[in-house]
Amino acid sequence: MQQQGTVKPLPKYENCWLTRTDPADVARVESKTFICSEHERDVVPVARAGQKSALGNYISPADYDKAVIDRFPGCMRGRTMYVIPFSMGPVGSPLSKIGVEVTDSPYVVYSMRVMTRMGNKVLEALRKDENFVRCLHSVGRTNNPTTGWPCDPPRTIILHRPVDNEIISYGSGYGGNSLLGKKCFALRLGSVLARREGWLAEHMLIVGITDPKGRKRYIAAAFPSACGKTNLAMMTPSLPGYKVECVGDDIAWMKFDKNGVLRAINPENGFFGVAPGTSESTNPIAMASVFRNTVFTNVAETADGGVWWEGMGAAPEGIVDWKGKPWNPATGTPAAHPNSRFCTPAEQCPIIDDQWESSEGVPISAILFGGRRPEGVPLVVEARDWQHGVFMGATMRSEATAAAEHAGKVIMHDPFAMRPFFGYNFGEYLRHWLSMPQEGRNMPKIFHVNWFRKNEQGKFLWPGFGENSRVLDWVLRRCDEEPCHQETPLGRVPADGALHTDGLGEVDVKQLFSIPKDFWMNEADCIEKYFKDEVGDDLPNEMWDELKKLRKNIQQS
Ligand code: GTP
Ligand code: SPV
Ligand code: MN
Repeated sequence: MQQQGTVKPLPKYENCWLTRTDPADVARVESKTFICSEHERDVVPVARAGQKSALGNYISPADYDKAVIDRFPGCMRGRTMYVIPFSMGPVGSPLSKIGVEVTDSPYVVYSMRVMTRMGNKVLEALRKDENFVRCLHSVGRTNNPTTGWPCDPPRTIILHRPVDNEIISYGSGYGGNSLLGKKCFALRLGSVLARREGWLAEHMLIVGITDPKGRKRYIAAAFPSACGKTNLAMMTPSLPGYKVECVGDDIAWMKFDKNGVLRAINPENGFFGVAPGTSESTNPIAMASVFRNTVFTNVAETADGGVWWEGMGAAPEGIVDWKGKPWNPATGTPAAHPNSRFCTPAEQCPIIDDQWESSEGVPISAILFGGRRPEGVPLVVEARDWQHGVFMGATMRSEATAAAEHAGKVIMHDPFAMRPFFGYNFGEYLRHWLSMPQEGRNMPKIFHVNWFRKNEQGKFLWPGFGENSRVLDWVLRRCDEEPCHQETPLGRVPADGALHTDGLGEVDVKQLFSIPKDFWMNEADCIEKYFKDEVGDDLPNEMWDELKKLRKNIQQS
């Protein structure tokens, strides 16, 4: 890769490398990501007439075949083709699944080596069980392969065919488009397998929290891309006596065991984390993880062979930006791409949980949903019951981020943080979630959190990061059924004084928890429109019931 100009060494660190992608290949491309099935409705909910649902992108079998034939013949010519047997989840765990990816990108091979378990052990497991997901990837054939980053952005396409356990990706080398074990397998195909087999494949971090009494619980949390999963998964708690340990930062596969306990594994083996915003003050654990055996993609380079990104601290002189040009801060353009990433082995994380490779998975006590909501949405709200929690997940919204191609800071619906990752009809997905409570099962409590509320001056009301431990403390006390809550139209929030705020400094707790009536009347209208326009007849009635309750509660408040 070094000879081909794909990576260059970063001599400041141990075995670290820098990659600069083609500037047209820096993020997931949701508009070119498709799921193939016989019927469109298998994939996309029925939308209001004349409306295209944003929940799932359908491609017909004929168009799928044509897309492949149009792109693949000869597309790898002159390059080395690699075959990667990999396991999502610890090799041999009953919750794990195997895939084989064929690719012409050594960057993908290396990244898959970090992000998955790969190699001979997996081949051996494959001999025992021939089931595997077929993954085909090519960076594509361009007329102008002059950079070290071949790709074919105009013809990029990412295809999934669940009935054949097949993923075919062409034209992009960027992580989520090319490391096919991650979003394509562990979430899109994973969600289909999960429904079929009665488990959950979710865009969630998994974290272990030990409280001051020494009791350890695990929490899973779904936040959309670039909304704080890695940070929460590696949090340094500010509350004394708490300890946080990391199981996973992006994806959870969860299944109820025979004792009715929801068990989660992290199907990944590494972190493909957002670089900008990572610093000694925000995420010291990530900082302690990433400066060995790491490939950095699209970060800026310092004169002494190190890396830099926005939010890391003061910028040293002589920075080269992510496009390889000397950086002039006066121009206002960022030195690192906002979606620049580190790819680091999970075992290097100093707080990796001792159960992170457990084959039965860790027991989940609570599930959090959350997003970037600058207005109106309280710091934390507990769902009244499972069905209400499913409604919270279904109605999640968040500001768009740089993780995909969306421009600007529009507030988008992103149910369960899964909008870009559903492998089947979202209405069916909701039914699957609603079917989880069963005789003998211990249902985790569900919460909605929002670290991103702003004041009139546009400043965050909540300090976030390690201070989020104060919210986790309340969540765990609620899991113990401590009566530290009060009812609101949205659900339960901390009773006055119940959220530990000592030592927090100036924080306007009242504003953080305020529930503006006008805002929520409008929110209910937006939810109704979204349900009608984008889910239509596929929406389970339970969701309409919850919306009615929300409306009534707000009106009466
Ligand atoms: P993906 O890898 O894309 O799925 O993202 P992620 O959900 O893991 O997000 P990550 O933790 O990498 O955070 C993304 C950005 O949000 C970074 O710039 C963080 O610094 C910022 N961020 C994370 N947690 C907080 C928080 O509690 N408060 C604030 N203000 N920003 C946060
Ligand atoms: C995300 O976008 O949610 C990511 C990064 O975790 S990627 O693997 O590129 O999808
Ligand atoms: Mn993610």
